[in-house]
Amino acid sequence: IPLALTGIIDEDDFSHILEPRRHFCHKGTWGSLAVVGGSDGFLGAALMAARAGLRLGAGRVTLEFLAKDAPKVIPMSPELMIAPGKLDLPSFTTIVAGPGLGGDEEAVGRLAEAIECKETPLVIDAGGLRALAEHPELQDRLLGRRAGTVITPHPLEAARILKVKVDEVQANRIFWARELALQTNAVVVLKGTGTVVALRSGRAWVNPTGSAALATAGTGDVLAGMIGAFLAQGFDITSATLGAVWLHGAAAEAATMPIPADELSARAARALSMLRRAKLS
Ligand code: NPW
Ligand code: AMP
Ligand code: MG
Repeated sequence: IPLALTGIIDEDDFSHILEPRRHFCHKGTWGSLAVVGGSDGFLGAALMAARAGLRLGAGRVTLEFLAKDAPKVIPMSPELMIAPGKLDLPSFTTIVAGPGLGGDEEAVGRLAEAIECKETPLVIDAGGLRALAEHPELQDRLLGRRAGTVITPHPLEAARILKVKVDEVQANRIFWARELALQTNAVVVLKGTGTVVALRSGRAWVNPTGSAALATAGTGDVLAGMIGAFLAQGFDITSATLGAVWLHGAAAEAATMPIPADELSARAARALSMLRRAKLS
């Protein structure tokens, strides 16, 4: 693969996202995001992804929890809608599937249904990635999707899908991110220090932002919600992914202590707001 196909993520790579919001708009302008996940014990993961979705600008966000006794409203986030049952997934602008998603039959079936929404951009993270690794037939179904897919594995999740050891992935991160993009027909975000984004075409970027402050529970769930927010707003899949990865890291840059993951999306939204204002002046 020619070296020229590999770069460092730069603000110019997601300049559309840095444009200020247009004046004539309403919540419907900015899309509707469905977050599917939150099995028993892991509701927080789906909640953090959904809150990140709202904070980074999706017009409406609805949570579909897989947990049996899920709350009907979340007092800390009254803006969020909670599905009383299964969502009509094709009616959403974007789907994020996987944060806190368990490995039981129902959860895997729900991921399969999300993948079948072929016209709807889809982000697959966490439990969704485990399902892809354990059910390779779901990977084949990704090949038939017409709207884009983004997958966001950490090194272990990537290794499980690729069926190689995690050390191998870490020793050649750009190579394996490209392999995954070919295997899944998805935009791949291989997370960890120096997150790699790879496209099926072979183009790849390394993210220069981020710090050890991100090494704490839930930061990956927040990233999935951020990518979902940008896709829901209609940004192209490459800008949406590169912008979310860069801002997620930028929000953690100056920290010397871990940042509680839910706070990260608020910081990322502030960073984006500042960049948009700088463009105005
Ligand atoms: P180790 O420890 O080094 O051997 P899993 P998960 C490895 C939900 N969550 N470089 C590392 O292995 C998620 O959404 C819910 C190298 C680590 O122990 C999922 O649905 C929360 N290795 C579910 O939990 C908050 C790396 O992977 C192992 C690596 C399980 O997700 C937390 C963990 O991988 C969580 O997000 C790196 N950079 N990064 C909530 N509040 O509800 C990771 N590893 O077994 O897939 O478990 O990632 O915790
Ligand atoms: P997850 O393991 O799914 O919760 O995702 C963790 C998130 O934090 C990913 O976006 C990683 O890239 C990021 N992250 C974790 N540790 C570090 C680190 N030491 N430096 C930079 N980013 C990190
Ligand atoms: Mg994760």
